[in-house]
Amino acid sequence: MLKKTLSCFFLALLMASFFGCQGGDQKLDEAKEETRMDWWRDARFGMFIHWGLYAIPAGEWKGTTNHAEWIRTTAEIPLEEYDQFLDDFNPVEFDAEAWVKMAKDAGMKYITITSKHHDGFGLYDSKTSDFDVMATPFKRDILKELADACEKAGIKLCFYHSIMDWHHPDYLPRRGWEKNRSTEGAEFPRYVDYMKNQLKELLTNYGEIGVLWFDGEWEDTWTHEEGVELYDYIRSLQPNIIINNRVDKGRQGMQGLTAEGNFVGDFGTPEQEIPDTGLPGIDWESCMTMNDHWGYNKNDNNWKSSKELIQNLVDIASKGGNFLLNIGPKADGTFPQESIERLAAIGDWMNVNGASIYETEASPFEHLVWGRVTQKSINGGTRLYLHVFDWPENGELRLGGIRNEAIKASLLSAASTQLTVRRDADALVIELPKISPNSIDEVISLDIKGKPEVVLPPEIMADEFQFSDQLLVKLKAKDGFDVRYTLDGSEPNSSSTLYSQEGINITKNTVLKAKTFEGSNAASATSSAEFNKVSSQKAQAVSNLKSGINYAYYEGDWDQLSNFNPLKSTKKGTVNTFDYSAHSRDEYYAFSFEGYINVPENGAYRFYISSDDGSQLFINDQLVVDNDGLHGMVEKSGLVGLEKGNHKIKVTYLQKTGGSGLEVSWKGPSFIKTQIPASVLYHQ
Ligand code: H79
Repeated sequence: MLKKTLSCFFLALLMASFFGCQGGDQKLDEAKEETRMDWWRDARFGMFIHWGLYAIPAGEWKGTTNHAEWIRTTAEIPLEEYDQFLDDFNPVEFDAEAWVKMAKDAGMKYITITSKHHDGFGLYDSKTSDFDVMATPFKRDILKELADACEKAGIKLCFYHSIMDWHHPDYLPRRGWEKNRSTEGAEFPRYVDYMKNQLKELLTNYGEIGVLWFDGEWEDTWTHEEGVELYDYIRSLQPNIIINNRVDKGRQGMQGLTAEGNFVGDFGTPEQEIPDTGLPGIDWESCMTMNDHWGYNKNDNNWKSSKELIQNLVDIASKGGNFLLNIGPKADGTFPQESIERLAAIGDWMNVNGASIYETEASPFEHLVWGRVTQKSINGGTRLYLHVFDWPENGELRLGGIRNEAIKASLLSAASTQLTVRRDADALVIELPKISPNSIDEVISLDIKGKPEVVLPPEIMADEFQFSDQLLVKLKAKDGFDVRYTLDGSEPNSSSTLYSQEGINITKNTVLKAKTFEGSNAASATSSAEFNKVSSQKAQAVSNLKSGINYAYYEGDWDQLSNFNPLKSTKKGTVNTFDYSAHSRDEYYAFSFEGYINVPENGAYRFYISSDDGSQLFINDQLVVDNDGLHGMVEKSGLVGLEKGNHKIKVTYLQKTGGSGLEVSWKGPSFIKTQIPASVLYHQ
């Protein structure tokens, strides 16, 4: 991550000057680093392409339809059977120039295509492998054709290359279900050499590559040291290339950002999600599908609307990130019609509004109710792009908490129409046409003098938004300003209650509104939050409880606990806490824990389960935490009001394949989050 590289650089510089060695060279490198990222930061929008042999089954296998690029593993297809797709891969409709044109017309500046996905199949002519496009009837180097088309169109070509490889004999580990693929003689270092040779081909024969986008780095065979070495190796072949954080081991789950520590990688990779706020000083790119699969799935009709996709792009740009939007081409070489239509709609919007996306920076505002903001420096000031998702009914757009003087405002779609801007207390108010010219996102271009000076609304700090007896809420505003608030939903004014450091005690359903003041003048927009009182469940009248909880252990193959209906448990017993070590095999099993939890006082309790794979938690037979499904270690939580005394608790947990884990925690009115201790767990 850039921030870390920078601090490492300062440390290196410090040490270099201390020891009298070449700090100057270091500095030169760092200056290069800044320019290396420039095109990518300016671009904001790229196309992801997931294409390979998996396009042939198109997500369907023996009656199951929820597969895509993972099909070899999710449908457990033996290697020899999967290899037969080679004979059927003949995308005669493939037209590299047509693909590149669709990306360019949509306003995308780069294309990131799977040179190799987890299945190990190469979309290009690899001398190091027989499992590539040259082994198919098509026999055309798809990446070469794309490289030429991209070069002509001025689009940057980038490669997605999987570290995990389910095909290469030296890659380890094997999938848990692969009973007939021996690991005898397999040597992981030889696989790493193979992958490096492939990458050398990709970085030698296809011109200048924009980004190398690694994935499949999470298995234990891939190490931090190998990640660092690979990063350096790639940069030695193309010094200006940009490399994502999945080359190393620092990625934090699907949220994709790099953990604290000395990890390499130039940008974070949130997958199918957008961070809540911008991340100052950190480069990131959210990748997302248009429906629910990356590779082509002919049965998946869950398409996001063009509106949602455009607003995602804007949301991401307003937080300083890039958007990598996926296409899963069909086996004949064409894009799905639904994708073509959405690209065209995005292109129509970008044609008019592209200036509000490219070369912009993150918003100086947070959480605006009507939309998003991006910004750009102009001569003598700043151009703010106000992206209006929800057009104000009274025709007035209020930009709260801004201290700068306005120069002028207009619709980006009609630069000649000047809009009236006036100051109203903390806000600049822009008079808009009665009806929005564009219901997806009409952009207002507002020029202001100087750099934006924004007083953010007070931050509302509460442990929870639901409570059972009472809740302490604190407010935080810019130093030197007052905060005034109301508890009845009305707009705070200069005579509203002045906030004091002790906080606000909330005892009933409340809408809290808070605003920053400078003397009697409003200085920020208003923040608001709703707090709800939850009723508490009565304790259960049970006696003769004994320490520990009961468990039942099951064996079988489930994807979901919600439809988990095991025939019989293979083992039963009592354990102190949610301890699942009694499993007799490492995969394909489930647990159910049942007992009572002793709650120390009346109040709202939050329960958390972190598990790999799925889990659910029930209190008094009511589902409180739903962490169901197949996934890596993921935490979910839920809140419930409980009276002092004993309550029924049940936790179910399922492990299909790969890693496992289960942790159950809680947080109460007078204690912080902790793992549920054995001292409060009982059974009858
Ligand atoms: O190429 C597409 C998918 O095939 C691929 N990434 C996108 C861009 C993908 N691979 N795996 N997954 C998606 C889901 C895998 C999730 C997990 Fe993990 C891997 C769960 C546990 C290991 C990531 C790392 C989340 C937690 C740790």
